Amino acid sequence: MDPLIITVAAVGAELIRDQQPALPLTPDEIGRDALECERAGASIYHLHVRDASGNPTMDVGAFEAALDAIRSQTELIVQFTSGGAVGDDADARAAPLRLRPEMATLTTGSVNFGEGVFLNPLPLVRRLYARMRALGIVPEFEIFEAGMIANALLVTEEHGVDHHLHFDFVLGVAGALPAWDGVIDFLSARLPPGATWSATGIGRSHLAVTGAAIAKGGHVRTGLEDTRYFAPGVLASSNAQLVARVADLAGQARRGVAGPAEARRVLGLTQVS
Ligand code: KMH
Ligand code: ZN
Repeated sequence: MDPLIITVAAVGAELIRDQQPALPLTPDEIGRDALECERAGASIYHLHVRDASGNPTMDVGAFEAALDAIRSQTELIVQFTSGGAVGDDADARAAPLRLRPEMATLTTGSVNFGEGVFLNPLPLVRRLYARMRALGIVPEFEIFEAGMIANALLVTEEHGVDHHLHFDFVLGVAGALPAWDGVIDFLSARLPPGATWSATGIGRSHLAVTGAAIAKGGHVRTGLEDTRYFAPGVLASSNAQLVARVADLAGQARRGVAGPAEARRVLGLTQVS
């Protein structure tokens, strides 16, 4: 098995400080948080940013400030969201890509998301994908529903596959695919040879999905975007606490944890700035 790549989804677009006091919001807070997460075992920082009021934004300047804060203190792979918050339009979602993060997320289908709809029609998926590839950005396909794997393969084949394929199974979003027994096996069996995957359980399913991904040779995403709790009724004290628990579970399963350089090797990241 490859060493375990731990992604930390540290900020998200939905949680607010009142619900989770440890949520990093400003570039300074994000930089400090990233350093702690790297020390705890993370190799990828999945990035959303907030405006001065703490609201989610796709403002390019806000992404740039956070990217600089992370890059100046860590070796982490920075992975921008291209999903933003439910309702963000296509231009806003594409804009930060011009900063050329090494990775960006790409959700390859529309899906209910709580009471809203996270809209990803194929023309938008194609547009975001083409923009990422033109800029040398490696996408991570966010799989909230099984059919999104087929869409990801369709779009990559149309374009001509010229990069490593990496998928993230996001299980347990209200309105989308739950973390049912057997789901990880079902999804991972549908990936092409050589592809890699990670998994995250949203909310209550978080720990069970983490354990299954480690055992089955996948990688793991954790962080306050995905679970604000460390245990039932106990808020996480930081993103780093969640990362450290994943690293500890990997150690118990006798699986090494990848540093950023190893993660770049596994994911075929070769971007030169
Ligand atoms: N906030 C969700 C609507 C991503 O980062 O690519 C979308 C999301 C996925 O978080
Ligand atoms: Zn996200």
